[in-house]
Amino acid sequence: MSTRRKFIQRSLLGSAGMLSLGNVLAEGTPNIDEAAGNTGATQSTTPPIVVSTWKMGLAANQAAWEILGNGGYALDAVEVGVRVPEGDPKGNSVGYGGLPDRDGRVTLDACIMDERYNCGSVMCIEQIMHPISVARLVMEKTPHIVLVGEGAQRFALANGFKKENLLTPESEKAWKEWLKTAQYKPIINIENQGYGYLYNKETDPMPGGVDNHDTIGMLAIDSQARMSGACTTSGLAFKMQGRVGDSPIIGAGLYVDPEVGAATATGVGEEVIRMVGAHLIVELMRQGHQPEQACKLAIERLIKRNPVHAKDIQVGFLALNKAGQAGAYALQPGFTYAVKSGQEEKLYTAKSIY
Ligand code: SD4
Repeated sequence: MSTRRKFIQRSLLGSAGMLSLGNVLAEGTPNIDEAAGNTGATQSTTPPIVVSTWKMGLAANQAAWEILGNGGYALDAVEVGVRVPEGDPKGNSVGYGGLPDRDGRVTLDACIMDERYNCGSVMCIEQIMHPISVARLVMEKTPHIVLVGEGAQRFALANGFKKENLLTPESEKAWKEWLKTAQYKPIINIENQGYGYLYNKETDPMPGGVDNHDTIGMLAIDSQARMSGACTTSGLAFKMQGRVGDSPIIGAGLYVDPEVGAATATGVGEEVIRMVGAHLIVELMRQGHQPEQACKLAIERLIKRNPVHAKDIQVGFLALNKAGQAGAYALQPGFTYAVKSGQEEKLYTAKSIY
């Protein structure tokens, strides 16, 4: 694809995102401020507060707020919050309805972390609708932090979870469509060439594009100033069997440090793992950077390492410091994040490099 065509696609993508933010209100959430002008970082706010990646974060935040707004625990809030997109068959990149791997298997990654550095994670788990809840049980009931694949599923089943088919007819159709042209061998960056097959790959071709909805990362501070985070995804569409991204990796897709703040990531996980993205952002905040600036510095570091590749992928970071200020930054335009606190309920558009 020519550079010019890519540029046009990106411009279209950016403006389409702005338009849809201004015009589309999420069902059942008529008071949410999704104005196209909500760009950049939030003001300082008194906890409780919850922030989440992407527009699907609006509904997830509302579920989390049921707990936070009633004086509940941040850890409960983030678990309950991200279960909303996990259980939504319309989202094609988290939980039920997530696009499968190259073998047609929906494999899920999730992790959770509390205010005392406790954490739990499941990777490549199949047929379990709510991997975030399994991750929490790994944290609370086992001496381990990570369970993968069959072992993770066995642990889930032993703890009352049910096996369910998570491949919706729409996702299966998209996978079969992909199979027509895909070669079953690792092609470098194949994910980038057609992520979001349920959508128009001409206008929304990038991982992390505005209509791909992506991974949900959620960060929250409760009324007792306890901070927690959760991150859950079906990962990159049509990935190789067994591939795990950044989302369930503590320090890459999510990190929570009660002394400083928390961060989460979305986009091409390989890039985020390489730089241990979420932990890097927390360390940058420890050095005194505001959340948005910390996310921007991390994005700049990603570009410095691989400037050519960075132009063609999406990575977005979201951070929340312990004072309740949130900020985000992305490689490409179109990355949005949802904020809910006692003061505001908004969808913000993150600034981006390109
Ligand atoms: C991953 N970061 O598996 C996740 C998925 C994602 O855009 O956010 N895709 O790499």
